[in-house]
Order: sequence, then structure tokens, then C-alpha cells
Amino acid sequence: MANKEQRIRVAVQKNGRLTDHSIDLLERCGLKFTRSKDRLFCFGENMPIDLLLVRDDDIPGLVSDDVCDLGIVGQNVVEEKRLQREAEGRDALFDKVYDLNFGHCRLSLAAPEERPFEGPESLEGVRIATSYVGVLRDYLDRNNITADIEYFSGAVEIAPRLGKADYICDLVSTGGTLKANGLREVATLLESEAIIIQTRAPLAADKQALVDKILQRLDGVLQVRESKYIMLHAPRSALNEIRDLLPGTEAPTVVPLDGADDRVAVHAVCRENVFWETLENLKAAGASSLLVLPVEKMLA
Ligand code: PRT
Ligand code: ZN
Repeated sequence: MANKEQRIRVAVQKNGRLTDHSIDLLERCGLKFTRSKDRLFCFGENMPIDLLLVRDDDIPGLVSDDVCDLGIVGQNVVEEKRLQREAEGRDALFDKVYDLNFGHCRLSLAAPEERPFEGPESLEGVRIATSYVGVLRDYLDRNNITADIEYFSGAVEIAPRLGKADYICDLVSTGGTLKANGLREVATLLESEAIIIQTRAPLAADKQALVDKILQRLDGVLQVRESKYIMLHAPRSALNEIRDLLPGTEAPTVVPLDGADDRVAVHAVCRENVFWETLENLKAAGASSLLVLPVEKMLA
């Protein structure tokens, strides 16, 4: 078996909202894993790439300290850890590689329905419950506000009802939790989604080559998600208009049609979703026999 030096380690959330999406994404890059009995480790069967399954809060630290080469984690956690490290006088030693387009949420301030909010100045002297002390402190400092930050590790939304805080600062996706607790969102501090981060520690050449390979596949998988392959017939005279209507396309392939000098077949990869409106506009421009197909794999 290859030693640790030659294997890549990816830190992934063990059991939470990001777990299934993260593993699914890596599997779509062609990786196959066997999960250990304690479910803390996934051994890469077909490539020397293993997963370390941990709490999401530990992921930035593991990548920063070079225990893992890559990590998949929410931007919210990354930003919080970066600010925490900064406050301790330490740099965060990782870089964001890609946004992964899942795990969307925002870190927001919320107040009881009846409490007026007229902007950051309404926060002067209040108590705010959060587990995002770093991001909140940074927001307050940037707005020259002094407020008491009450650390809550969970169930932040009940703090106002318990009389422990006037505001909360927590993650929101649908807004249902806030509503159910009689709270309303008053300001957004951070928009977030899952991202992949890479250690800044220099890697041996063979390891770096493997990281580059997996990141290239990941880029392909992410692009393919939205991409469609479109085929249509069109009058040669409408080509310019049709080219402009194709969403996210660089250079379509144009092929002459047998026995019809004035008509061509156009094939193109659209790097954005193709909606019915686009097809209708293409048809109005003279296109016919329109076909839209999903793209399975893409390598730039
Ligand atoms: O055990 P571990 O520490 O790994 O897990 P965790 O409990 O810290 O995290 P988890 O699994 O809840 O969330 C992991 C990541 O998912 C977060 O760091 C975000 O990047 C992302 N994410 C996306 C969310 C949400 N949406 C979300 N809605 N994380 C948490 N929530 C919670 C929020 O805290 C609040 O309690 O859901 C509630 C609000 O949801 P709505 O839909 O009612 O607004
Ligand atoms: Zn967590």
C-alpha cells in the first residue's frame, strides 16, 4: 500500500448537511471509497485519495495545518475560522479553490418581530446571541458599534425568548426557523455556500499532480451540472442571431446540411441551462429540429 505521503487526504463533514453532497461530488469525479467501520475514514479504492470524516468546524484547521490537502466546507465556517485565527495573530494557511454550488445559506442578524431596527446603530449596547463570534465582531467593528456578544453553541434562535439576548446572528436558508420563533431577519452579514479549500503547504510533485487532476475533474463536474448540448438546424443567414441567442457558448460547430446549401446544422455546448424561452427565441430566429441533451462529462 502506498504511504501517507503519496496519498491525498480530503476533509469532509462527517454527519450533516454537507456530507451527502460532498461525497456525491467526489464520486462523480470518478472516485470510489470504502468506509471504515468507525465511519471516520473513507479509503480511496481506485485512486490514492482518502476522505477524513470530521465535524465541519474542524475542516479549515485540518487543511491549514496540512493534516488534509483539501477540504469541503461552508464559506461561513471558513470565514469564522479565518477571523478567529487572525484574532490570535495566526494566518489561515489555505486557499479557496472553487464554489461548489450547494449548501447555500446566509449569516443574518434577526430580531423579535416587534423590535424596531433602523440599521447597525440600533445594535449599540444590545446583547446578540451567536456561535459566529468572529464574523459578528468584525461586522460590529466595521460599523463602530459596541454590543455584547453572547456565545451560544446551538439553538441560538431561542435566546431572545429565554431573555438571554435582544438579537441573534445565525444561519438562515428558508427563514422557517426564524419565523417559527417570532424573529425577523434585519441584516445579512455573509452569503455562503460550500467551497473546496486547499492547503498552502507545498506538496511533493506527484502529490501536486494528483491534486491538480482531481481539481480538474471537479471543475468538469461543476461545469457539466449546468451545461447542455444543443443541436438545431438553421438558415445560414440567421447564424449570427442564433449564435447570440445560445447561452454561455463560445464557438458553435456549424455543419452544412446535405442537399440544402442555405441551411446548416449547429451544435454547441451551452454552459448555462437552456430554458424554454431560449428555445422559443431560437425558433423565432428561424431554427428548427431543436434538440437539448444533458452533458455527462467535460474536460476543458
Ligand atoms: O456536527 P457538525 O459541526 O459537523 O455540523 P453542524 O451542526 O455545525 O452543521 P450542519 O450540518 O447543520 O451545517 C453544515 C453547513 O451547512 C453549515 O456550516 C452551512 O454552511 C450549511 N447550511 C446551509 C446550513 C443551513 N443551510 C441551515 N439552514 N447550516 C445550518 N442551518 C441551520 C441554521 O443554523 C438554523 O438553525 O438551519 C436553521 C435555519 O434553517 P431555515 O431553513 O429554517 O432558515
Ligand atoms: Zn459545525
